[in-house]
Amino acid sequence: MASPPSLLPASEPSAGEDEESHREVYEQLRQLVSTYPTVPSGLDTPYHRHPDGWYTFLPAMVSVMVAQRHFTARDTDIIITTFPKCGTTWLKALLFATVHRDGGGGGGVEDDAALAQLRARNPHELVPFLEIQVYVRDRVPDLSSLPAPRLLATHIPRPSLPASIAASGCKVVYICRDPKDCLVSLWHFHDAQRPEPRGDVGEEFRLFCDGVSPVGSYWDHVLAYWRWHVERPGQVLFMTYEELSADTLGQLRRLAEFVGRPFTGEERAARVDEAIVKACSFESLAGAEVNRSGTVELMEEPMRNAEFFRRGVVGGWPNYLSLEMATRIDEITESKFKGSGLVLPTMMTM
Ligand code: PAP
Repeated sequence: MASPPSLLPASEPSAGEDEESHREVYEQLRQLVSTYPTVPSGLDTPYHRHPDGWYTFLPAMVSVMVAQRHFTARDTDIIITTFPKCGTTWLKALLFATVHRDGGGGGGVEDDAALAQLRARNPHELVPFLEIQVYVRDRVPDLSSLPAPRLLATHIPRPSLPASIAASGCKVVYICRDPKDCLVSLWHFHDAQRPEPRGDVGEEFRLFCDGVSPVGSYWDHVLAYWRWHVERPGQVLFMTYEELSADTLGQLRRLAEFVGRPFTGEERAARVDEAIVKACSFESLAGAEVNRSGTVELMEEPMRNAEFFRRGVVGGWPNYLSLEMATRIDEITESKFKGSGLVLPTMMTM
């Protein structure tokens, strides 16, 4: 199988692209966003508040707005949507391997071309984020000629998602995670980017509980996608990191069915699905040379691939959060999710 075409914009604009007008699109939005109210983020730069009610850093917010205006979804697209640190990297790997699998031709599953790609490239390169990798560098890339299915990802909250995604009827896969583990993961991720780690989770905890985190409130993010899933189950698949950990093979098969690429009896007999689970496991991905020493460009900055692989376990939060903190998070979760039908598998109080 040939390598799937890259959805990332080339570093130089291709002929015919209107470089000047693209820069203008970004410049106007930068000016607009600079008028939005800000709140401290706990990092070097503050968050800006989007009119739809969520927060993020200025360059990313501009990119979200460019995506809103310029991304045209197709019914064959598959879009992963997540709140950060809920299992994005893992789901990207599983989805990429599922959609692009070729079973290794005559050579057996070990020769599968998609699995070879996963050994050589970080999942974020294979399934890029709209607002962090595609609509960046003052570019409005033309994605129209890319063959189906285009695999993309985003952290954009549901109210600000480019309208064409819902309208196209394309498949959307959402993954969420126990907010306590999500918070701990986010805190480590942010600390890794600071010259001096904070060493204490207190500030991140307070911001998280106030709904001030990279794309706003965890609870609003999850609920909005949950409600969309309830309304349109054929379009929006809702998964949890905990279910994926408990039964990765079962969840992978569910994912494959949902995106219209179910594993055939022959493939199951050849253990193609099991090979994907193994290749996408924390150990396999974290151990790959590209993820140990490589980088991926996010928001125009190189980020070490290793930052996306910390522990990869369910329920690691008691090592970092006090019982009071955990109780507070569970109380918020309970009150926010009440009546929605959504119950996360690891809540202490429900
Ligand atoms: P992102 O939203 O910034 O892309 P995301 O991939 O959602 O990040 O979150 C990273 C978390 O997923 C890390 O969790 P931890 O901090 O609690 O350890 C990371 O270890 C975990 N992770 C990454 N890949 C895998 C995997 N293959 N299996 C299980 N967990 C994984």
